[in-house]
Amino acid sequence: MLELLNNPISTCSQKVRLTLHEKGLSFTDTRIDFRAKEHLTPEYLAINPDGVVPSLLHDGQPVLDSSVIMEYLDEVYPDRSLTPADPLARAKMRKWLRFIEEVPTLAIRIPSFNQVFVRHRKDLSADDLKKDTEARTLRRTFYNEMGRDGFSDARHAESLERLRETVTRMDAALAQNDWLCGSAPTLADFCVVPTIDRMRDLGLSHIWEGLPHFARWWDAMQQRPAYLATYYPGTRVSDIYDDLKETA
Ligand SMILES: N[C@@H](CCC(=O)N[C@@H](CS)C(=O)NCC(=O)O)C(=O)O
Repeated sequence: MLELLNNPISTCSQKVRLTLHEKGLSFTDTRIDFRAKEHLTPEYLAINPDGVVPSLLHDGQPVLDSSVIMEYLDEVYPDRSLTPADPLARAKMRKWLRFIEEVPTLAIRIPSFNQVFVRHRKDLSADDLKKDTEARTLRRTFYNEMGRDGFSDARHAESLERLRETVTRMDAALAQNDWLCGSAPTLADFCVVPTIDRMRDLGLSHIWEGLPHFARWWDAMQQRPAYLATYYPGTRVSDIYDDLKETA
């Protein structure tokens, strides 16, 4: 039995939901409420000491970290494989996965927090702000840097540059093939989707203007049943925060 502890709007959770749906796997969808800090309770930290979602429970055994979970699912359920058979192609896919984790997945957090999540810290007293930061097991430095006003303009600009670099590299790969690693979608395609969807949600789709191969890939991705199942109502920041409805 598969149970996914996740959050509707979490991009890391979306990577795993995309994989589960694309592979046609049924799972128990257990939602973790960030505002209620359910990801920081002792019970949740016993499953995932990093205090982040998603966590997969496979017959009660935790499997952690979104990209690791994606690879695990593809190994344990080899039907409808999302990993190339050839070792060299597999290495190329893993390089994409590494790049996606190290570059766009980190970069998208800066506009996400600046435009959306930092608002929940604005009215905290100095004491509560400190407590909120201290509770973030692995993220204290990140939350400290954000403070109550968000990340600096320089950090924001650098993040947008990294997102631009991502879609530019994708466009070059997609000029050669329909999908990032060849003629069929792989884990790499699904791993980057939540960043792209969040960019659009934040009003940042201008970053991929003039990239035709990327645009074709994005159109095709949005028509996949797995994409439609992953993004149910309430999964986007613009579904939740009224001031973002205009930008998305
Ligand atoms: N490397 C981890 C990162 C997970 C992660 O950062 N999750 C975010 C949501 S996308 C989270 O739980 N954040 C909670 C917080 O900031 O307190 C993974 O890919 O699973």
